[in-house]
Amino acid sequence: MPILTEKCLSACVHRIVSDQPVTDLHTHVFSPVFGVSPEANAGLLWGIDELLTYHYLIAEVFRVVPATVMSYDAFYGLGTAEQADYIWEHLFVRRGPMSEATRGVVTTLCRLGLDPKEKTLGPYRKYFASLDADGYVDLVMKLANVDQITMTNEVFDSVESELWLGGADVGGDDRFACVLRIDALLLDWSVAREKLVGWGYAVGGDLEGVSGGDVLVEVRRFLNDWIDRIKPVYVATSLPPSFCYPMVEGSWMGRLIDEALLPVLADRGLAWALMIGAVRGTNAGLGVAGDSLGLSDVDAVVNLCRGYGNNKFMVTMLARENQHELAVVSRKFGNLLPFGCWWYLNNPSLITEMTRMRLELLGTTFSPQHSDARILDQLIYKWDHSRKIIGNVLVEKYRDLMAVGYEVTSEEVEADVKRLLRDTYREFVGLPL
Ligand code: FIX
Ligand code: ZN
Repeated sequence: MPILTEKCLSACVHRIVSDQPVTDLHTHVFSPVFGVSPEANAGLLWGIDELLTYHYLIAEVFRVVPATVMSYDAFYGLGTAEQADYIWEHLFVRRGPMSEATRGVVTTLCRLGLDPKEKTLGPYRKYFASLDADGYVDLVMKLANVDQITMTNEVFDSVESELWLGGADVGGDDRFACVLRIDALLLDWSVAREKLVGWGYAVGGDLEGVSGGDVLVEVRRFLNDWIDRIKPVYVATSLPPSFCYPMVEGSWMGRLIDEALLPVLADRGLAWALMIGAVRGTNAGLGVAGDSLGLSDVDAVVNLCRGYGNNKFMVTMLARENQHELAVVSRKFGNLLPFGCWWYLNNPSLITEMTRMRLELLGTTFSPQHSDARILDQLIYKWDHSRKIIGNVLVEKYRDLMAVGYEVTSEEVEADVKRLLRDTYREFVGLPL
């Protein structure tokens, strides 16, 4: 077993991190059967125009050209290509790519062998026009060294549910895994109830007392039907900073959690992924680019893990200030898997801080990252950037060990990295290693 020396440590660790395939446990990337851009309502978004109209970049271009010059409606009234031209001109031509989202575009273009300093998008569009989406999925997964892309299948989204209910072989692409995303069930019962009634579930009754119990039987049937249909690797919900548990006595959301969701998940052996801290519509004019974050209550996570020892909880929180407490309570509950540097935490300075802290508190018993990619091409930069940071932090930790005479071997590094990028998550949700 080759013992690493100080001289070769960094290069060896970074090679091992680079060579280790990662299971990307949370993305908004879809398999081609969900439709391919530029088709309308396409699930699979790819290519330069989609890459540049990523909502992070839309928010950033409005910092450069204020809405008093180009209104939100005027911008969103443009076609995708025009929006992309506008963003390229203002964020990449008239100034350099300094933010993480702009730098990501540059990384992706360079990794594809393209010149990142074109003045117009024509040359990029020509390149992407020469590709076929399905083959490009394979190319991106190879460049990003991703062995599986985990989708976000929002059951209450009409396009999504109609695809599944229409009998399309939606789950048949083993490059992708499905996740049952159920936000509206917990956060917007009126929307969810209308859909459920339309799908034939008897949930129209009032929610009090016995009839509430009948409704919950139907909610459990709905959950089981969709678990059977899409075979999710876990079930996920994004929750606001105000999320608390236990809820106010008798609250309907609390009953849905206690009497429908968690019993079904325990019975089916599925984890519940709670993504806590998103504040939707902080600036509604920006649309999906208008969300922000808030400080959340880690006690909600503690109470769920303590109260439901037979359930598994994956948790990511959006506020930097929640990270240390989440890592500490993860030491207390083996049914809790903290994961990722989510959204506004997915920046080098914060990924470094969080990964250092998590390694120090949890060893390799956490999942350091997910891409949250919305555009297929983003997998290239999001994993390129994160691998470098995770590698740097690991080098620090192995150097600390070596400093007291501990002999670090490449096998040990390979095993650690495989757990971090793949196996800890896969073991937790029950996927084959
Ligand atoms: O709730 C989520 O899955 C969030 O990741 C998204 O709503 C968010 O827009 C995003 O893509 C962040 O990276
Ligand atoms: Zn997401």
